[in-house]
Amino acid sequence: VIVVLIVIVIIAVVLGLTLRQNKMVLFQHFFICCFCIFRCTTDCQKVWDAFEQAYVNKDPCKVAVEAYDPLIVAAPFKPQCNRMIFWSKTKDVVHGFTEKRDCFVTLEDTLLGSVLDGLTWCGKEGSKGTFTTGCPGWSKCKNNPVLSFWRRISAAFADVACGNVTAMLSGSIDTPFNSTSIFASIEVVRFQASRIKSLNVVMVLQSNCTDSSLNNLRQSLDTGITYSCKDVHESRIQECGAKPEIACGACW
Ligand code: C8R
Repeated sequence: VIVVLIVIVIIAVVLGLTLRQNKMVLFQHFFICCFCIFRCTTDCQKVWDAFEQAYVNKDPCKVAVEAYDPLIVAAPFKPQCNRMIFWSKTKDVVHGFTEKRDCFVTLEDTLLGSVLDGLTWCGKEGSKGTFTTGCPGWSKCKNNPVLSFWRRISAAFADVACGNVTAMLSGSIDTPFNSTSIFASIEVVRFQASRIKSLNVVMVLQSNCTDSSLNNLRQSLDTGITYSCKDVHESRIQECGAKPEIACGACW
């Protein structure tokens, strides 16, 4: 029994060290596999190469938003009119709902968003590697590979928004429409009246459609896009998530 235990411990240690060394390779394989499963027709290696060139061999505090331009070309976003939902500080509520009902599409339901949601990555000057630990935190620098990625793909997602667009905002924070958020500073400013009919705000967590920050949202909108805001109680969102017989348009 002791010998078997020792062998198991040795195997575990060796395996652990190998996995650690190969973490970057695993990251690449995970990424490529996810892409292939998500969309069989995508040339996954091409997408990976476009992704990697954004941050590999670079100072992880000097990755510009534009570094991901080739990635957007390699994996472009498709417009999904009347179904696109944006959010700010309400990620869990939005996804709690979209996981249950097929009414709306978030950025995390797209190819790039789904594969990279929740992950951290960076490169290093003088290295060909992708690192998943030791990457700079957001407080250290703004031009880091992860934040630049979200900023770039949020812009690309907003660029293709069309029809009636929904945004879920939080009424429980001081400024539901915060000018420093990605939603305010990157997405809303790209909404074009030629493509978008209306922006319908769904205010959750607390009623707050009367908050003054929403005046800034109305003012930021391209002329021609109509605006509406509805305070929606969490119980209604849960009810709608649980009852497929309620039509998407009747949820709120
Ligand atoms: N969007 C932005 N950031 C996203 C994201 C996403 O879809 N998905 C993740 N995981 N993140 P916030 P915000 C990460 O402050 O700034 C799009 C990023 O690390 O609550 O207004 C989406 O389309 C990012 O820094 O909201 C949505 O409409 C934080 O979460 C807005 O932008 C941002 O979370 C949300 O961005």
